[in-house]
Amino acid sequence: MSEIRNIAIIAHVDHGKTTLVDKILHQCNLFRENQATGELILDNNDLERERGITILAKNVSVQYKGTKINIIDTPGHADFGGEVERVMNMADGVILLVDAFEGPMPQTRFVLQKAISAGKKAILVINKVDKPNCRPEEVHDSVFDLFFNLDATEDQLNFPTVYGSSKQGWMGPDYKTPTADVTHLLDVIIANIPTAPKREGTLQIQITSLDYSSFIGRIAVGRIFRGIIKENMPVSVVKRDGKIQKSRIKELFVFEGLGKMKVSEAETGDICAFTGIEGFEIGDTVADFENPEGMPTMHIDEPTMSMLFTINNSPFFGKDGKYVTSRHLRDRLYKELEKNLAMRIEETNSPDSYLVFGRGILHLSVLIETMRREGYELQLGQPQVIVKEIDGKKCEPIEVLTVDVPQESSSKVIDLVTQRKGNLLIMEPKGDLTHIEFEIPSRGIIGLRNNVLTATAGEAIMAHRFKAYEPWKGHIPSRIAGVLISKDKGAAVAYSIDKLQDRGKFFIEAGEEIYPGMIIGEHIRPDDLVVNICTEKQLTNMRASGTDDKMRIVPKINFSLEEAMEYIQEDEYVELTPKSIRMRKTILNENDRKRVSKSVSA
Ligand SMILES: Nc1nc2c(ncn2[C@@H]2O[C@H](COP(=O)(O)OP(=O)(O)OP(=O)(O)O)[C@@H](O)[C@H]2O)c(=O)[nH]1
Ligand SMILES: [Mg+2]
Repeated sequence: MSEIRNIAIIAHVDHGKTTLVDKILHQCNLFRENQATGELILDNNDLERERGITILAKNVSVQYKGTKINIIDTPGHADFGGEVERVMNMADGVILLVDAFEGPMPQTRFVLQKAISAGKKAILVINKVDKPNCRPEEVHDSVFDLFFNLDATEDQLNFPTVYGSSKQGWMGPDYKTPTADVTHLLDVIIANIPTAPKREGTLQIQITSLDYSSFIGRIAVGRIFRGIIKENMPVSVVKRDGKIQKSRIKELFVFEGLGKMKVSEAETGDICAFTGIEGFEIGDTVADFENPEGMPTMHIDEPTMSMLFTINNSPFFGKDGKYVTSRHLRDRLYKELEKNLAMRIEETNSPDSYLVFGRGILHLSVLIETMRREGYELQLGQPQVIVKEIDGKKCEPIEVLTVDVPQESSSKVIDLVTQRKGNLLIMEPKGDLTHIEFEIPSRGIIGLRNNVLTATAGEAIMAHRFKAYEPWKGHIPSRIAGVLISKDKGAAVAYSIDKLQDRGKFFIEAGEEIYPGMIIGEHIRPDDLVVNICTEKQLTNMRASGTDDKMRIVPKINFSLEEAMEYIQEDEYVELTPKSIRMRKTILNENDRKRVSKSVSA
């Protein structure tokens, strides 16, 4: 049997992990010459492709110089950090990828810290050296400092460094001299990452992640820590709580190239996937039938945020969705629990509403966007961070936030962040930009991105990462502006929008159908304003007929799903259908709203 190397690729979001894995696959000749390989083949679900981000970790495997290399591509976005930590358990070493311009970012620090404390050996890849303003040497030094600050051992500090450009498809010892391909990196992996140890004895595999197939359902994935696994083998499953469940492996696979290959047995050190275990959970150990020994339990991420999911009860419900009832919503959410590891559901006292807990805005929005595409209609409440009581004190999640921004905009960013209880930690030059670091409550980050991008004409690069729970930081001012609310039901009229342009900015355009209580724009003042924009100009007014040509309506503001999720306040919903994203007041009727707000303030 050949030697095996198991390696995970870890990095901050967008530093080029998936591009690199694609190039490695390519190098090892997995693609026939005529196969189109334009897009990232690994990011294979629709949302991953559209957004250009990896959402789920993926296993691939290549053969190089007689060695099998299992590679785990991981997601870089902070919401999926728990996934990275977990799948790193399957590897003996990591490739830490760092962008040659950006250098170490919050998620670089987070994943490296996990790798170091798990005792993994790392290879540093400084990627994107083709970028014109890159600074590979400085970046190398700052990564070294990072290793040092994270208490790396002497051996870990001795990491090899490889430079290159995933995009151009080369990796070499020197950034000034491009090579022809990525073989240099593969050689460095073989030379530096320990061979997967072959442990003899009875079977032990800890289920570390899962694959999902619409035919077979859930497929367990894990690394064979000890022994041999065979198809149809009777096994015992040691649950997290120590209970033992008798079971049997059905089909067994190992990873090969981009896919899985069915095998009759797999040996210690390899990563495999299997079916047959009913109702398994992440962290369960699959072990010997007679003498099962569990492995130490694995840390699983707790959710940090919750949102109310409720059926669509706006006047426009059911217009373009296929699935609109509470039964549909409930079934879909519970089905998601089977594969979405960091998600939780809590019932509310209404059968129409569920509290869904997740790891952040992106984690939840991926689910919501998927549901929309499947034909669901639903409404969402304002995202809430999870508050905990620690030693009798109310505590909330605090994050480290970094913003890289042109120097002239830095003071605006600092203003915005400090208004939301952010503390400035570091401010230093980074290439042509200014690098600023803050500590800020997660609450303060919700909605911040829109404001920062507006204040910096879209030039700021923001990233944040959970740090710890700390005592509640007090009131944070929410959205500063009030909203424009529609009074009527009907189609919006250009003439009416035009007349109200000095009152704010619109989220809708002429001809769009609106309903009473729908949020149609942002008010220039802090209070909400109910307006009528469905009235046509009086045709009898002949004198004004010429003025239509002079009408200049500012284009409407289009919100993405995440922007809408971050925009709404406590008394508002985002309404989602396969075709539209609308925002509305929870209470549509103006008089009812007034009554409720009076009784709240009383
Ligand atoms: N200039 C340049 N761009 C690169 C290089 N490698 C990747 N990119 C680009 O960077 C972007 C992100 O690349 P991905 O490979 O998707 O990054 P990732 O690390 O997998 O991102 P996540 O999975 O979302 O964390 C894409 O637009 C790539 O084309 C490189 O070496 N040079
Ligand atoms: Mg990726």
